[in-house]
Amino acid sequence: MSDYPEAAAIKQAVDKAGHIVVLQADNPDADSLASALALEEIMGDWGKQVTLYCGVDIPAYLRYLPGSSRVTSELPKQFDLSIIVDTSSDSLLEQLEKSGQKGWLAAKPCIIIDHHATEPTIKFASITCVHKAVATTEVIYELSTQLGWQLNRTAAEFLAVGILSDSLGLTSEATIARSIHILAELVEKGVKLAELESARRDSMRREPELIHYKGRLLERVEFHDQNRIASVVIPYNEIVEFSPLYNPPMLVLDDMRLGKETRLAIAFKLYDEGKITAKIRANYGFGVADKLAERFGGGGHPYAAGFKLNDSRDFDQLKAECLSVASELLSGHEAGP
Ligand SMILES: [Mn+2]
Repeated sequence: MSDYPEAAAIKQAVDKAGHIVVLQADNPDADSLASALALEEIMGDWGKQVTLYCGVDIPAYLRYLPGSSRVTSELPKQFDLSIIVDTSSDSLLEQLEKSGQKGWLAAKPCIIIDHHATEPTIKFASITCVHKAVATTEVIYELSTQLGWQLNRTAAEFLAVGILSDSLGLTSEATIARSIHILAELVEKGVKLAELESARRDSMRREPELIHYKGRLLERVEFHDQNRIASVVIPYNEIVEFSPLYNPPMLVLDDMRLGKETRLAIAFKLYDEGKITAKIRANYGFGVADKLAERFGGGGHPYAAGFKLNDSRDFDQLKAECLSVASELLSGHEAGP
């Protein structure tokens, strides 16, 4: 068991606060979401008001985690304490910076709970709880144990989800013996790993015809600019046929980004009457999606953006133009967070 020197200060700050905001960075993942939801469970049990914030939408693949819909991109006007989970990097709070809300955090007590080894670049935090662990939920478990915080079954499940996800099922290099011990302790508390895995898999289930359709879409993916950009085009008849079941681009955008050199994926939808939409996703380190979308009158976030055109322009020409702007933006963008 770990003995965190800042635990007493964390207890004091949390005990004093009535309304606590738990923040995830602009690249939410299962660990950050599970950390936020676990803290909400733990502190909710004490009667605290807890608001969950994330500057970007929680990705669809994480929405099976109960409570994920409570995550909002609006920082409340009033709160007593903020807790930033799963990041110590200032650059990952770009959305707060953009909306001018980062100052609100700096003006109130702020705790960072994280497991990343890098030196924290968030300078306004009053307490830093950053320790070597496979997941942030592992750090939260240690903290809870040390401070005697009760973990209800749901909280324990969230902690297990974070550990399993960030450790790739306890196989990643960062997995330490303690991570495995903690998972065992969570199982002792009643967590059923098979149940967690089944819930995760159920969230990926689709109508059987969508599985065939996904295959057709994947076959049509084109790679451009030395595989750096992947694109796919969805014609109107497919929008009509499949949209009621699932938004076609979302079936393949994540797979399109798995190409070895691929940095950007674009899915175009061609409606009748000349309407064209594009969904853009960028891989981590190549956040140019918003800039690309802006060039065509759209917008969004660095890693997820889109645009919509209604001026009946020639699609082939638009596609060529979009790919060329994308190449240009990628070339001008140095890899980095
Ligand atoms: Mn993590």
